This record gives sequence, C-alpha cells and structure tokens, in this order.
Amino acid sequence: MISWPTPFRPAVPGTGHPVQVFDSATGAVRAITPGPTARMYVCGITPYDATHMGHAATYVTFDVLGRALRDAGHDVEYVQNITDVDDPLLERANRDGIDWEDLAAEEIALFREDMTALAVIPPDHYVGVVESIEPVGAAVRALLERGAAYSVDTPDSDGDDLYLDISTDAGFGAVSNWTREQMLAVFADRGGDPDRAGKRDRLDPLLWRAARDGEPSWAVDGLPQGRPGWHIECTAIALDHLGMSFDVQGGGTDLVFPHHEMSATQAVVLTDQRPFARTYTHQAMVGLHGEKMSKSKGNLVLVSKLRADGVDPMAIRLALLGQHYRTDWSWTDAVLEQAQARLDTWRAALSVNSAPDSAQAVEAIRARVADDLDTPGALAAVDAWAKQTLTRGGADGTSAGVLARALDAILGVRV
Ligand code: 5CA
Ligand code: ZN
Repeated sequence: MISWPTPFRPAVPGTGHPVQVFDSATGAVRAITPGPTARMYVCGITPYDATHMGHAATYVTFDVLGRALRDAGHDVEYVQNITDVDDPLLERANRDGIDWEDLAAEEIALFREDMTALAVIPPDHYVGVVESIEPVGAAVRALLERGAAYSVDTPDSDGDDLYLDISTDAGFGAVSNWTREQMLAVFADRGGDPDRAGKRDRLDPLLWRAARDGEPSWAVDGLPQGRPGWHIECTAIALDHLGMSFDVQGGGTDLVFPHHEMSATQAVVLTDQRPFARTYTHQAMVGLHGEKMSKSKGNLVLVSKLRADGVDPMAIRLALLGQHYRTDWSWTDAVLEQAQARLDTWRAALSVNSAPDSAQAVEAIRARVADDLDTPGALAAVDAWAKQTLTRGGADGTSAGVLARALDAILGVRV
C-alpha cells in the first residue's frame, strides 16, 4: 500500500543518546538495544472513521521514538498495518449503505493527509490485510498443521471458524502479565468472544472466520473460504517484514490485551522462538470529557476537522508532544490554545538574528527524548531558551538555526 511522503529531516550536529522506553512485558523502563537497524512495528488504523486525537497521539509518539533512534545513529525499519477488513469496518459500511472497500479507501486517504500534515515519518512497509491474505492464510494453515488451531462448529457457514488453542504456548500472558480474571474482564469488549460455544478456552482468539452471506471472503489453500481474524494479521505481517525478536511493538494501551498478547503467542507457537518483540511500548489513552476517545463511542476530535477549521498542524503536534505518552489525558480547547501560544513564542524567538547559545537546549531535547520519550521535558527546555532569547537576547548568529533544525529533526516540529 502507498504510504505518504517522507518529511525532510535536517542534520543536527552531534549524536543522540541510547533510547529507553517503558516495556509492558517487564513493567520497567528498559534500553532499546537494536543493531544498526532498529525494527519497529506499530499497529495501524481500522479505517472506518477519521483519525482522532488518540490515533494521532499514538502515531506521533512512535514517530518521536523513530526519530530518537535515528538521532542515536540507527536506521529504522518501520512496519505499520491497516486492518482494512474486520467486523467494525463491515458494520459501519453496512450501517451507512456504502461499499466497505470504498469506506476503507476514503479513510486511508484521509489518514495519509493527516499524517503528512503532522510531519509523521511514514512506515517503510505500509501493509493492508486485504493485500496480505496469502501470508495470513499461510500462518493459519501452519498453526493448524502444528495442532495449535482447531475448528468450531459454525452452522451459519459452509465452513467452520478456526481458533487458536492458547494452551499451546506455555508462556501465554507474558506480554501483559495480566491475571486470567483481568483478561476475561476486557476480552469481550475488545473483539473477543468468550461465550462462543465449542471453544476449548474462553480466551482462545479467532484465527479465521468462515464465509457468511454478505461478507467478503477469500479462497486460501487448506482453509475454509473465509477471512482473517484480527490478531493473526499483525503476527503474519510483522513476521513477513521484520521476523522474530524485532525491537519494538507499539500501539495504544487498549492493545496490550488481547491484541499484543495474542499476536505474540501466535508468533511464538509458529516459530518456536521467543520473544515476538523485545519491547512492548504503549501510548496511554486520550479522552474527551474524561472518557476514552473512540470511533465506536463517537466522541471524537478529528485531526482533519481541526485542519479544515484552519488550525496549524504544528500546533496540534505540539499539543500532543506536551503530554507524556504514559499518562492518560483528555483533549480540551485549552490544550490546543496553549500549544498555539507556545508555537507563536518559539517562532518569535527562532526568528531573531542573534540569540543565546542553543547547545544546551539541543542537548536537553536529545536527553529528554531518549529518557522514556519525555517530550514535555524537551518542550520545557525550548521554552526556557525562547524566554531567554526574547527577554535578554544574545550574540550568536547561528544558534537559532541549529535549534530550529533540532526541533524539526528530533521532535518533528517545523517552526
Ligand atoms: N487496527 C487495530 C490495530 S491492529 C486498531 O486498534 N485500530 S484503531 O483504529 O482502533 O486504532 C489505531 C491505533 O490508535 C491503535 O494503535 C490504537 O491502540 C490507538 N488508539 C485508539 N484509540 C486511542 C485513544 N483514545 N488514545 C490513544 N491511542 C488510541
Ligand atoms: Zn495490530
């Protein structure tokens, strides 16, 4: 799938620091220790509605992580999927009387525009499920051959639905470290079907859904006519493009369980290797009026709507960077107004012809970002430099330019 244009990344003197982030699997902040190329997979959108601030926060957070890794001298190989066939997409298309493929194409196009406006570096591989039916089907077939998958009687289809037997992975639970009770408490709300008759374990996830009337389906060797379940798409796409033990699996905290747990278990059972990812990192939930912002609830602040209203995308990006990725927060008009005011101040300060030295501010951006993506700390360092510049001035003719390039390259903020 085509992604979107790569923003120019200016060179910054010096090098960034080794990067550490919070890892859900170990419950600790840990160093990411890639080879020359860091391999990152971030779960992409289900394209049935427009990009909201929660999605934007997730993709900007992992954009900053990619930028920090590049600044520290690594190349980054970045994969993102698109869940372009799944129940919520089909339900929305049915509700609105439009073709599911047209709905997906429209929302993906809008997502590309939003990401471009927010200066997010695109993935190297932007991969839809519809274009991955072969590798996803092969993964399901391999799980069947290994005795890790089983069929469940499906009266409303000519074929049977296929499920993963989670007991085939002795390490199941290692990504979330949740108790069985915690898992069962959210499973149904997050796409699972704990009460489906005929399953061996209530938590077993759907791998392959046999064809139903009126639903899209594909013919794949060795499987009933059907379509992929949700988690297996990310297992198959990640293994296809990155292989096992890649550096970072990312997404929002709503994906810790079941999505990242199941994706990892399936990969472990398929390959007899572990771990799937070496670090699991999650963006906290963005809300509106104290409730999680979600397409299903419809309480959305959309990037595209703000853009249409004339809001500067860099103010949106700064509003997101002003929050730490591990803290839940709610979008308000005041958050955006403060970000716009901050951007105005920075622009005024960065336009002066002579300014104080900016080496300390550049170093602070690097140090803060590498330390568990402390973007609020990085922004505070720039605030301090801007204040000094606008109140006391300075004598350096190049420092503002260097800081502007560091802001652009490391934080993706174009002033
Ligand atoms: N297609 C799946 C992942 S394979 C999916 O979760 N799609 S999504 O459109 O619902 O979400 C896209 C990304 O945004 C996911 O990484 C998800 O965890 C994240 N996300 C969704 N809602 C929020 C929110 N309110 N705050 C922060 N991140 C969110
Ligand atoms: Zn995913």
